[in-house]
Amino acid sequence: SRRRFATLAGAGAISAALPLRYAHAAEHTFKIGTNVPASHPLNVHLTKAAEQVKEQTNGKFEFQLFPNNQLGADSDMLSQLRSGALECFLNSGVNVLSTIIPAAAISGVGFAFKDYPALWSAMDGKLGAHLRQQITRGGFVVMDKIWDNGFRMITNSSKPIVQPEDLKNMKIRVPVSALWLSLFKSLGASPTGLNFAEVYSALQTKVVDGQENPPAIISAAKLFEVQKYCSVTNHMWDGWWFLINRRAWGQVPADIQATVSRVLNSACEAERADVAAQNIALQKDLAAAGMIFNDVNPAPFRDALSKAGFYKEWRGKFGDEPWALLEEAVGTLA
Ligand code: X2X
Repeated sequence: SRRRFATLAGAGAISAALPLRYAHAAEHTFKIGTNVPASHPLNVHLTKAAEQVKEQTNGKFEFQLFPNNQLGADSDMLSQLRSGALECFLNSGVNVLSTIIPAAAISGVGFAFKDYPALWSAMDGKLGAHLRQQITRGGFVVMDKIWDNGFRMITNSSKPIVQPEDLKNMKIRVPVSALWLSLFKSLGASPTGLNFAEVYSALQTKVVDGQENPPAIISAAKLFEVQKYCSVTNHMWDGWWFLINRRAWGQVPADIQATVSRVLNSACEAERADVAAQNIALQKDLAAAGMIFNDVNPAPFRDALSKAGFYKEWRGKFGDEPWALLEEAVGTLA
């Protein structure tokens, strides 16, 4: 605006600190909220993407990243995204997003994906397209590629989890999600739904005994300070969809939308590579920091879920067609 221009022109000290390459203020400024610390690869690659977008749009489009629940916990960020107070939020269809779009949670079914090749072919293929359709119908814009969080492992402060019986009555934190609660109830545990923002203190004050997340998060959020054991259950995979408020996105010209999408989707590929590498490499670092790791045979856990009726129940909830799409990607789940 003219007024802003006049102010800057009269304030030499301030204008000297502005990036000189962009003669004008950004026309579109989108805030991004995430729930993990700045050091996590999610935020590292979002930061790089933000720089690239600014450069490639000649300063017209700017992202401002707010990591680590700075804007509020997941539930708050989801409300802000819906109202438009927040333009972008990273969340999976299995996490708080599932509280308003239950059908988007199907990728979180226990012990569905056996490895990364199976996972990416599904999430970049038909299953992912189905999930994005659910999210779009729920009123959001969603980028094509889902950012990797990882295969999840159970940590706790009292003992290694080797078989399902070890989870009996264990107070364990899970994200705020019906599917997640059901998974751990079916395994005999006593789960509580909490936003990630509350996890460290809930573990520290022993409101819960355990939680489940991949090594990149256990490390970035320093959960190893308040957890002793890490059991490599790989009981489910999770990632983050890049969600955008529909009205805000609609105000961005098509050519800029195309640049933003292209940059984000390629940054996401780089993030996936980093996360997968960290989730292996960090196990050694976490062990050096005092965590005790144990391998887990998933078969008895899957049997326990079957016996508890978990697969039958969720097949009924999601419906035969989406379930068939999941089974097409991962094999029979019963
Ligand atoms: O809340 C969690 O545990 C986290 C950070 O892994 C997710 O966003 C699912």
